[in-house]
Amino acid sequence: MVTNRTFTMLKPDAVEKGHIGAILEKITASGFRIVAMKLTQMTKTDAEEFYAIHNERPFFGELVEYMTRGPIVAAVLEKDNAVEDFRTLIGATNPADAAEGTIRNMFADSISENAIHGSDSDENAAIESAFHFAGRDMF
Ligand code: RTP
Ligand code: MG
Repeated sequence: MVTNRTFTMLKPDAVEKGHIGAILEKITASGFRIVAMKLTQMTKTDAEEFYAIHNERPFFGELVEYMTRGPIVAAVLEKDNAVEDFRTLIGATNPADAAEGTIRNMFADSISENAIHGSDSDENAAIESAFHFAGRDMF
């Protein structure tokens, strides 16, 4: 398994607010190489599967509604220690707790609409990348 890659989504709120360019600039300036990228929209079934780990949580319905309401930017990123370093770059789930200069600190409004996703393990990075991209679309 490739362990120097992570998977990200710029979530519908970030795309709606016109933050794609600024967020990608921050990601690449932080040393991540773009391995794969596309603008896409998740169906309800996609979002229910992608976030299946949260399906018992009280916010699950709201999360699926949010993640399917408009296009997202899905991308695979490469860097040494990618998963951990990317989680540091995006900041805490709740932007109110996200460190100064992190992507959620700069671009997110609330714990439920928090601008960006980052995989939480190498194993999930591989699963989530394969969910959105065929092998021939990763470079
Ligand atoms: P993500 O998976 O999207 O990178 O976010 P995360 O690891 O920081 O947070 P996680 O616990 O996996 O939650 C997934 C997403 O669900 C929404 N959420 N809403 N209303 C709430 O209390 C609540 N808690 C979580 C957020 O969009 C969060 O990123
Ligand atoms: Mg998560």
